[in-house]
Order: sequence, then structure tokens, then C-alpha cells
Amino acid sequence: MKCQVAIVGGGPAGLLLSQILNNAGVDTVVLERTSRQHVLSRIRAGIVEWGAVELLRAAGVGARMDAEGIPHDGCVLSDNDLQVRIDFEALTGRRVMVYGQTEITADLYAAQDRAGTPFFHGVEDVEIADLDQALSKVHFTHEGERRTITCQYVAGCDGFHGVSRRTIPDEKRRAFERVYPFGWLGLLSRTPPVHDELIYANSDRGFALASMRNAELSRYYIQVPLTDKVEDWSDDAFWAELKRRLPSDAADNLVTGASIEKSIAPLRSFVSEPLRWGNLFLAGDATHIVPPTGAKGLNLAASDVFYLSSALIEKLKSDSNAGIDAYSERALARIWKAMRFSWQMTTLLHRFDDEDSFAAAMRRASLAHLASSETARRDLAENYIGLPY
Ligand code: RFL
Ligand code: PHB
Repeated sequence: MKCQVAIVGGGPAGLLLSQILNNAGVDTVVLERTSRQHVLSRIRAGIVEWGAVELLRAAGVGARMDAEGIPHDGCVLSDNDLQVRIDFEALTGRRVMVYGQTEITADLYAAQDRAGTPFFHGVEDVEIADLDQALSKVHFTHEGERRTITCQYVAGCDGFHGVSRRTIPDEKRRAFERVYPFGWLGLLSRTPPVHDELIYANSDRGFALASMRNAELSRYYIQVPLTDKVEDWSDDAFWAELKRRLPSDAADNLVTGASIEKSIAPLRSFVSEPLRWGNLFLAGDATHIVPPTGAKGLNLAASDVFYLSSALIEKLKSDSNAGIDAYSERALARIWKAMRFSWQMTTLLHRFDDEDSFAAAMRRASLAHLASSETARRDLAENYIGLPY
């Protein structure tokens, strides 16, 4: 089997890349380790930066997002009963869109089906080879049969646990990592959201986030120790703990109900450099992870895809190397700024187990500064709505 670009990973990065390349007349094949059903049942990101909204529209997958997504003009940060509203619209003239990653992925699969893109789900033992040759190869097993795709380029969009990054020799890549000593326990419920904007709540008991998917579907998170298991948390225990961490006016409005999904995600910052090795290009979680506090993971996958798709189109349609040669550096410049913001938001909003009283005082002072300084709020808003591509 032959194609111009073989894409390893059928999550948002791989699907969006395939969609944009196909629109420009570049043919792709997508290989995904799990089933389509599995990809579509993962509950993940909920906030889409305006740049990513525009990218999805330009890729021809914005119609349902525009009909069903909810633009948000601001969010609230709190520490016990101190609350600060960050007015994105007034501070930057831009907003974010509340629209689930699950829905974006469904829209991309539907568009890719219409485009007739070849997909292989349930692939095993993916091996990427001949990255220094004019034509590279991706070997994989599908339904018991060993197969090979011959291609000009390989896009590694296979997430943090994928094979693409590890195909780059150890001595040719460098990793930067911070593992945080806590995770987020998330709960999805068919209940009205506690507030019409997101609330990022710090408290003496730890962090909580009140988010949503729509007017009837709420998504909540609480900071938990890494040793906790989902089974340790009944729905009742979750709601009781969330209530203690939200500012009291919000807590009084909380409507509880049965969970539809509950899961724990560890928090990590990670970057692997470079993003290119011969004919292999990495994008999304395959090459960086951010803690979810800044809502940047999906959005960084989108900006990587923006840079990579234009680079590959430039090469394959106009035979110019400029874009592919600059890809790693261009993408990393934006990635590191989102890394910094996600780390800063995580530090600002979480209780660390071994922290001293000074750390808690610094968090309160940072929030008090945000409350009194428009400059500080504008800085946060500018990063939250997304730095330019
Ligand atoms: P994904 O989504 O992990 O997709 C990679 C795909 O590759 C497949 N794969 C393989 N396929 C073939 N061969 C192999 N050897 C393979 N190995 C793996 C996997 O099965 C998978 O389908 O990475 P991608 O596409 O780069 O997308 C990244 C985003 O999914 C991720 O960054 C976000 O979900 C992060 N994130 C958030 N990002 C935001 O921008 N805003 C948010 O509000 C937000 N909230 C979150 C989040 C992530 C969370 N979790 C669970 C980590 C909230 C949570 C709780
Ligand atoms: C979510 O709704 O899942 C969500 C929103 C904002 C974040 C992280 C997750 O920062």
C-alpha cells in the first residue's frame, strides 16, 4: 500500500492532520491502535481556543461546533471565597469555545469517512522504518496480517504512549519533564452546570474545577493524591468533596446526580525535542504533555497540526523544504509558552502535599494580585484564549 503521508494515531491530532492534508489533495492513511468506538468514548478536553476554532472551521469541520458549542467570554478563579473573574472578551477581544474533544473527534471521523480516507483500526506492532530514505515504511499487523505502507512522510500522532517518539534514537532526542504529586479525578454527569462559566477553585482542601459540555451536561474535577483509585470515590463522596472546595455561593447552587463517567488522570509536564527525525514528524501528545489546568493539550495538538500541515503541503505541492525544515523550531516556540502557562496555572491553583505555609500565602497573593491588576488579568486571558499561531 502507498500514500504520501502515513499517519500513526487516530486521535484529534492525527484526524485533523489527515483532514487538512486531504483537503489540499495530499493522500493519507491513518493507523489507530484502538477501535473507533474507543476513541469516541474517551472523555477529555472541553475548551477550544479561538485559533483552534478557526482551524477546525477552515478544515470544514466547524458546522456542528458552531451550532452546538458554547462561546465563553470569561472564567472565574477562586481561593476559598476570594473570586476573580477573567473577562477574556474585554481583555483580549476574543473568547474560547466550550465543545468536547469527543465531539470534535466524531466530526473529524464523519468528515474523513466522506473523504474516503483509508483507516486501519486495531493495529498492532507498528514499526516505522527507512526514515532516512526517499521513501519510508510503516509496518503493522492488522487482523492477524503483517502489512506495509510505503510513504514519503510519517506523522507520529500516537499520543504519549505511542511508538513514534521512541523511533527517534535515544541519543538524538532530549526530554524535559515534571511529574506533579497529584492527579485529577473527573466526573461527568447529566446535571446543569453550577455556573455559566468555568470556575477554577483553589481551597485549603485542594483544587476543584467546575466545567461543562452543555446546559445539561457538567464536567467536574477534584485534585486527588496519586495513590487514590476511582473505586475509592463513590459519587456521593465526590459531590461532598467538590462542594467543600467550590466558593460557597457556587456550592449552594450545585445540582448533583449519577456519574456517567469517572476517571483519574495524573498531571505531568513533558516535552521531547526535536519534533522531526528524517521523514518522521511528531505532533500533539506524542511529543508533549501539559497538565490540564491551562486547557492547552488539545489546543497544542491543533497548533502543531497547523504548522505541520502547511509544511507538508508546501513540500508536496510546491517542492519547498522551508516549512518542513522549520517545523520543529516553529512548533516548539509555541509549545514552550503553553508549557509555561500550564505549569504556572497548576502551581497557582493546587495544594502541594509537602508545601509550607509560604507556598499557600504566595498562591493567595497571586490571586489577590489578579483581583487588583488588570495587567495581570490580561496576561492570563491572553494565554488562556491562546497565543497566536
Ligand atoms: P491522543 O488523543 O492521545 O491520540 C493518540 C492516538 O494514538 C493512538 N495510538 C496508536 N495508534 C497506532 N499505533 C500505535 N502504536 C499507537 N499508540 C497510540 C491512541 O490510541 C490514540 O487514539 O493524542 P493527540 O491526538 O495528540 O491529542 C491530544 C489530546 O487528546 C490531549 O492533549 C487533550 O485531551 C488534553 N486535555 C485537554 N486539552 C485541552 O486543550 N483542553 C482541555 O480542556 C483538556 N482537558 C485533557 C483534558 C486531557 C485529560 N486527560 C484524560 C489526559 C482533561 C483531561 C482529564
Ligand atoms: C474540561 O471541561 O474537561 C476541562 C476544562 C478546562 C480545563 C481542563 C478540562 O482546564
